[in-house]
Amino acid sequence: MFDRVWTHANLATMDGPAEAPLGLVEDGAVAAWDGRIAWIGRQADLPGSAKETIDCGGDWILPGLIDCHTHLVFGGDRAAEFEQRLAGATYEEIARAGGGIFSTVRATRDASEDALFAAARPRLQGLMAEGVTTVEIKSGYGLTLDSELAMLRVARRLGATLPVGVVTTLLAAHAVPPGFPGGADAYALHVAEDIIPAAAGLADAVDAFCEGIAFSPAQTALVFEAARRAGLPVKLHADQLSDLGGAALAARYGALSADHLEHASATGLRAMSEAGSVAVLLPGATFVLREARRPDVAAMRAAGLRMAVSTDMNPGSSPARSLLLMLNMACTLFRLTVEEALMGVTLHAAAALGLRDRGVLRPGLRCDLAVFRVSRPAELCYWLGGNPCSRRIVAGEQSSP
Ligand code: DI6
Ligand code: FE
Repeated sequence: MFDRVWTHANLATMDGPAEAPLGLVEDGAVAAWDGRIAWIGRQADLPGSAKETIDCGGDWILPGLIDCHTHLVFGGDRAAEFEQRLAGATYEEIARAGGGIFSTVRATRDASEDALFAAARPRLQGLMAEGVTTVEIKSGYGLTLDSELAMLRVARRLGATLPVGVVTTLLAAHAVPPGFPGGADAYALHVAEDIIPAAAGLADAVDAFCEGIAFSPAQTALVFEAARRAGLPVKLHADQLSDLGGAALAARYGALSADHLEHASATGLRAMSEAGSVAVLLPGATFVLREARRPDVAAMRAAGLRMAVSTDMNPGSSPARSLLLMLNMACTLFRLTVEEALMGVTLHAAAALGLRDRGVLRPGLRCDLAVFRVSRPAELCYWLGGNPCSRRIVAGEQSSP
């Protein structure tokens, strides 16, 4: 006896062998009991009965999609900077002139937690409508102890009030607050000694921006040491605009992931693979910043590195509100295969968050499903725009965003 069973579906379990990793099952069914997948396979083999049966009418079922890198809690927007960039200013010039991340920091500090929540909610609901069932949300636009904690509380509240899994990441080391006494060194120390210990109950991981306009590898290492003391795993915005050795640094700390990686060296990528870190690819940022340099996907494949794909949803470098669009851009811009792109928003995205209970359709795991009215999985990568998601299921419960 199951709680619920979804029938007349085709399945992409993401649990296949290396030569057919999507694990396709035609004429399949999925059964849930107590929030978990209780059975999965060909419908003809379905055992037992269910309290409720949902006929999927030939739709495709995938693991609920996972957006593993977002900054979707923030105040204001940066549409005016978008216009400045169209007129010729670069992202780094705007940042150095006190705009960029800092303009969002001002707007975020000025907003109440209720206002941040109200602004973030529809952004998250847009992702959910596309079949996203788990999302990571970073802080990083407060840059003071109180405002970083406020951002994390808003992220947690989104997860508590909407049917979606939320994983929070402390990104207090996102930028050096203007006028901070002692500059980047002193602020990195403040993050390490004060903010990380205070955030330990609100954050699931710690991230940093290792870049010329942000933190050096040594300052990043200080932050990572503090994360280790607090028992929190780390992630890194690495080698996005230049190669500071961020990939190798992340590997040295056993990071869950290193993200962006446009300028990462093959050596750094191999170190990540050996450490079991996931490479998170963010084509929205490459596209919006018109970065000529692409992540070295060939070197990632050669190193056996797992690749995830995410929106990086943020008000500056990647105002991307669609994970499905990122699937297309990962294929079109970075030349990922359809299989790689789809694994990148399911099982490898789960790995980038350290989550072992989702990302794959397998008995015993959380019953998070995304159901799509498509003829084949490649259609999910093929369209730019449109939303074929017909149902989403979170921990065995049907849910609308
Ligand atoms: N890299 C990014 O792409 C975002 N943060 C980061 O470190 C951009 C954040 C922003 O521009 O607001
Ligand atoms: Fe980011």
